Amino acid sequence: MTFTLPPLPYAADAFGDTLSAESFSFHHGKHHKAYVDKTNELVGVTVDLAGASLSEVIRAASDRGNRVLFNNAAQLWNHSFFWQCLTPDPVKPSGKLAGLIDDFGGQDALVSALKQEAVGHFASGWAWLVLDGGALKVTSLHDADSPVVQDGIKPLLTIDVWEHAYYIDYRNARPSYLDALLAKAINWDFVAQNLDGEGIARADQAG
Ligand code: MN3
Repeated sequence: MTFTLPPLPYAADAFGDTLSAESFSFHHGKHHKAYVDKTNELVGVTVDLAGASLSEVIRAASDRGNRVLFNNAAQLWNHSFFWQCLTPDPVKPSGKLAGLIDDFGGQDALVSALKQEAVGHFASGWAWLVLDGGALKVTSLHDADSPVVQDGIKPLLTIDVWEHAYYIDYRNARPSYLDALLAKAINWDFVAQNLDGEGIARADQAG
């Protein structure tokens, strides 16, 4: 078995100017695909990881200090999770998620905290909304680092802040990219699903 590039859960032109089809063609079709191909190549020469799931490969690479395999496999997972965090037809949070957002300080406070974390993250990485001890927490992780190897936090939402995520549509303007995504493209239904603590499985793949 080899890992595959998960298809986008929407048409590549579904977001209009917010995220262009050209942007998806590079970000999904080239960047994400390169992480898939490189992970397969590296797992192919690591005999005892044959048949391991993607999350198992990520954890094993982290444990062994195999940075090249970790970076590629974690980026495969991070992007597979990220696409599901976006939707061209966002609906407002409701139910249990709305209650947790109220506890956080409200929707405006949450969006503001996510933007601040994402804009303030130095260089490449990912902004995250996670469940930590039953409460919402905004954080960020550097480069390919992933909640798959972070004990105690459950991934709910991520936003890619690597420059390749926004340079085609927003050039260097990371704050404009954040404003657009947070206002027009967050899949709060997916965030709500991940409150079950099973978010890692939603971007995993069998080996
Ligand atoms: Mn990316």
